[in-house]
Amino acid sequence: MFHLSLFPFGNRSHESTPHSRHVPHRRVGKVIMLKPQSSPTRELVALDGLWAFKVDRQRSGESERWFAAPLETTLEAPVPASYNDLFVDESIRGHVGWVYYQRTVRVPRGWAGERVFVRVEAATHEGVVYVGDARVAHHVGGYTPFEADITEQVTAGGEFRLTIAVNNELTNETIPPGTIEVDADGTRRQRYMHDFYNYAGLARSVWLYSAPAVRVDDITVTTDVDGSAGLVAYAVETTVDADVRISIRDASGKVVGTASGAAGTVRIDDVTLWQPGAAYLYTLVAEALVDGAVTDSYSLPVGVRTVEVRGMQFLINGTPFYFTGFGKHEDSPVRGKGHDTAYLVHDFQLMEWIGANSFRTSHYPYAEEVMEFADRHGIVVIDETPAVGLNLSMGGGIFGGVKQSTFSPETANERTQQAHAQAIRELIARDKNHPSVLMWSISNEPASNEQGAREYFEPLVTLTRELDPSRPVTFVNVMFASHESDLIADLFDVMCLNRYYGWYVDTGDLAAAEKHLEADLLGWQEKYGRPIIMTEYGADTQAGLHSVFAAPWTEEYQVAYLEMNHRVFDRIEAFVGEQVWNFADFQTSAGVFRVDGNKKGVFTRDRRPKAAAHALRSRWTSLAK
Ligand code: BDP
Repeated sequence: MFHLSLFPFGNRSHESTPHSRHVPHRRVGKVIMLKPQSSPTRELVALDGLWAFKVDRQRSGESERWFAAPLETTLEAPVPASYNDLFVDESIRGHVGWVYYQRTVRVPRGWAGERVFVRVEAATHEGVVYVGDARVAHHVGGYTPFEADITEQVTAGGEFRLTIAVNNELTNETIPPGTIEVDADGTRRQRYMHDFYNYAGLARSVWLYSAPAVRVDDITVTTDVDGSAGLVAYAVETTVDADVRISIRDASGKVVGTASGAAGTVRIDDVTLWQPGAAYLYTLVAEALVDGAVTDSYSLPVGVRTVEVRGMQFLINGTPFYFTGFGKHEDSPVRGKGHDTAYLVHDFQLMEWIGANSFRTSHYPYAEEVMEFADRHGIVVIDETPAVGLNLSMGGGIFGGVKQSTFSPETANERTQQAHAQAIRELIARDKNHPSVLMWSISNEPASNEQGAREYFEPLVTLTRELDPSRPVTFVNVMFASHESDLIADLFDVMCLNRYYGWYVDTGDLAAAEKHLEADLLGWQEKYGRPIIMTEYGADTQAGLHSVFAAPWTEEYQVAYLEMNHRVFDRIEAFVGEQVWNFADFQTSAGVFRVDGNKKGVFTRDRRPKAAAHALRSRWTSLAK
C-alpha cells in the first residue's frame, strides 16, 4: 500500500528509448496469442537454457549493432529467469536500461515449407528480437507474449544467431508506470510506486516453432449450460480462407461433439462441468482444411462452466462461490520472477493443503503454464493486468515527496491509457479460454478517488467488456478511496477491496481496527449492494518472532490480525471472498518499511509456513465443508 522509494519525484529527465521507433509490429491492431504447441501439423523447440548475456551500460548496443555479431561477454544467463539476482554485481542488479541475450539456434531440418516463428513468453518490460542482422519483432509490456514470423530469415536445417534485447525502464507512459532519475554523473535510477522488485529479463520460456501457412490463427471459446448439457460456443480464425472442422473429446478421448464452420456451438450431452476443486477438461480440436485436406490441427483444453454476478452473490455454475486464497507474486530466490515449474507445483500443493480455492495474479499476468495448471487443478483465478502503481498520492507521504496528480498530461495521460488498453487486450487475448479465469482485474489500487479517474477508467472498462462479455470485471480498490470518495466503483461488477486495518492503520490495536473495518465494509455494502471480496489484508511478520503481547511483526500478531478480519467478514452479508496478502514473502525495492522485502507472506519466501498458515488452514478447510 505504501510506495517505498524515498523521493520518487526528485530530479529526473526523461529519455527516449532507442528501440521504440519505426519498428513494425506483427499483425498490427490484432492481438493473437495462441500458445505454441506440438500437434500433427506443428512442432516446437524450447530455447530455454544458458544464453550469452551482456549489459548495455553505455546505451550503445543498438548503434554498435551488438546483434550483428557474437556478443562480446563472458557472462551467461539462464532463460527463464530474471537476471537481477544472478550475478554478484550491484551494477547489474540495479541496471536501468537494455540488456542483451544471445544464442545460436538450429532450425530442425524437417521444417522446410513450414512457417517458422520465434515466440517470447515475456520480455520485461520491452523486447526487441533480432534474427541474424534483421530486427524481427518489438514489443512493449513485460508480462505478455509476442512473436515473429522468421520464415524469410532462416532455412530448415540451418543455424542462426538469435538476439533478444530487453529493457526494464518504466516511465509515466508505461504499464506499470515509473520514473527514471538521472544524476549529474549520469547514473540512472528507476523509481516506481509498486511494492515488488522490478525484476527484468527473460523470465519465461522462449520458443522456436513451426506452423503451416494455412493455419488456425485464433480460437475463442465460451461455455454455457442447458439442463444437463454443456454448450461450447466457438469462433475460429484462420490465416487465409479455409474450412474449419471442430471436434470435442472428453477426458477419456471419446468424441462427444463435432461441428464445422468458423463459428458455432457444440452441444455436449450429460456434460461434466469444470468446478472449483473438481476440474474437468474436454479437448477441442480445431482443424483448418483446404479442399478437404487438413492443413492444421490445434487442440485446446476446454472447461464447461458458467460465471455470473447476481445481487450480492458470485455464482459459479449457478452456485454461490466463496473465494479463499491469496494475492500471489511470481517471486523466488535467485530466479526473481523466473518461471519455475518446481515452485509452481509446490505452491499449488501448499494452496491445496491450506484450503485455498483461488488466487489473484497480483499484479501482472502470470506465466501461461500457471494458468494451465489452474485449469487442470480447479483453482479459480482473478486475472490482473500489470496496471499497478497508478497512484501518485502515496508519493506525498511522510517523506515529503511532492504530491502530484495521478491523472494529468505529465503523469498518467492518454498514452498511459493506451498502453493500459493494450495490456488489457493482450491479457484477454492470451487468457480468454482458461476456464480457471473467472474475473478480470484491470488495475490494482489506482487513485480511484482522484479527479480524472473516471475519464481514465470508463473507456477501459468498456473495452474489457467488449473484448469479453462473458466474465465479470473488477478493479482493486485502495483503502484511501473510500466508498464516499471513490469515483469509479459503480463501473464494475464486484467490489475488490484492499484493507489494512490493524496494520497501516490502527497498528497493533485490533479492537479499534475491528470497528473501523466493519464500518468501512458496511459502507460499501450499503452503497453498492454488490459482492465484496477482500483481495488484500495482511500483516508483515518475521518468521520466528514471538510475543505474548499483540506485537506487530510477530507470528501471533499475524494470526490475531487475520482472526479479527475473519470475524468481521463473517458478519457482512455481501462478502464472497477473502484473499490474504500475501501467499509468500517477496522481494521489493529497498526502503525503511521493508526488511529484505515484504514479509506479509503466510509462507516465507522459501515456502515454510508461519503460524498463520496453520490458522488459515483450519478456517478454510472447515469453510469448505
Ligand atoms: C497494497 C499493494 C501491495 C503491497 C501491499 C503492502 O496492493 O502490492 O505489497 O499493499 O503494503 O497496497 O504490503
